[in-house]
Amino acid sequence: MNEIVLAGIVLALLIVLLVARSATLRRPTEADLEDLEDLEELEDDELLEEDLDTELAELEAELELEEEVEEALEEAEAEAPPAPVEAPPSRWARGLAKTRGALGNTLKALKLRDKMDADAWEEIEEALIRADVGMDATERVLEALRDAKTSPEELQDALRRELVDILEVGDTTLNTRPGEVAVWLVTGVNGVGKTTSIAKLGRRLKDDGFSVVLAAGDTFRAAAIEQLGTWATRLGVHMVKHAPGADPGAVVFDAIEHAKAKKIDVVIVDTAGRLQTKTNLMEELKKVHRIADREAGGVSEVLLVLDATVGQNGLSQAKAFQEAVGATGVILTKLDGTAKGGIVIAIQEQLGIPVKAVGVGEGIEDLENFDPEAFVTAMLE
Ligand SMILES: Nc1nc2c(ncn2[C@@H]2O[C@H](COP(=O)(O)OP(=O)(O)OP(=O)(O)O)[C@@H](O)[C@H]2O)c(=O)[nH]1
Ligand SMILES: [Mg+2]
Repeated sequence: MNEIVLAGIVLALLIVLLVARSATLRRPTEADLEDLEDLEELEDDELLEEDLDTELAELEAELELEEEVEEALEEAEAEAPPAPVEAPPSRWARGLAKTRGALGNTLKALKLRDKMDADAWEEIEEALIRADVGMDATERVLEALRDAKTSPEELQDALRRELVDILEVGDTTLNTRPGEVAVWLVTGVNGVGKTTSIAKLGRRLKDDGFSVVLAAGDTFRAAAIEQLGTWATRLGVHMVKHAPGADPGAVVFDAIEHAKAKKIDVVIVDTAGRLQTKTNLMEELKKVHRIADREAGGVSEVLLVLDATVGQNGLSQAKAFQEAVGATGVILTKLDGTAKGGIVIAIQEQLGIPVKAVGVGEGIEDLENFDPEAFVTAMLE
């Protein structure tokens, strides 16, 4: 009996267990399904969020990398030397553009020939004379080239060497006197560019650390004194002047006294390019020179200003000045406006006066110290 009761209890327990299990495995209700969907959505959202997070992290890393690259590039740029820019043509090249046009083209055409025959020599001779190199210098140079049996190929280089040889004999230094007043007399006929050149020289001296005073020695015209005065103001230097018509010698005397008192290095004297017909220009210049010589203990430079556009006629002017007051050097102006730059060679060759500086424009910076090598190269190439 007991066994039957026990079996009944076990059976009842089994039934209870089965019922309980079936209760847990019941079919999901709609609410359950919704819950499940919510759960899935939540999981999806979480997954999406995770994806977004990694994407964001990747983007941030990329951005950081880009910033680093940019920074590195900027640093490299700052350290690297500036990109090479094509050098602008030198002042020589610009100043001699017209001369080069005439001579350079002839040389280029001759280079294509097989040999230098009589025609070829004649062509180069004409071109040199057209460029105002002058008969004497042209003959001398061509004789040397002919003797050396120069070929069309070698012509340009050989010509350059010959011309530089002529020009290199002159001393192109503009002399100052350490501890003493140096006087520079600037002479030349009217309109050649004396006053403008004085301004350019003043500027050059100031840039080089010298003190300067200008002397308005062209007392013939009131406008000349004013013009020099305008430059003096622009340069920030003192100008010594007297009334128009006054004795230029007295102006120079005062300017030298002023320079001595103020310990000024250089007095640059403007002079007249023409005078009343009764007064002799050369006599006047001699007088100014004498006074300067006496008061300053020597004239450091007598600079003859020649206008390159005047060409060979300038040479006869130069001779007259040379005889009156001597000339330690020539300032050749307006080289920018002429195809006759060869005049530099004629001046050196015929007068034995070195060209010390060259004007290549109207601006205050447009003055070049004369450099034979640069000059001849710019003239031929
Ligand atoms: N293109 C060019 N013009 C120049 C140069 N030098 C001077 N000039 C010009 O030439 C003209 C005459 O110059 P000035 O300096 O007044 O000449 P100046 O010899 O003092 O003349 P006067 O006082 O009348 O005897 C001006 O218009 C200048 O600007 C130069 O190198 N190139
Ligand atoms: Mg003048």
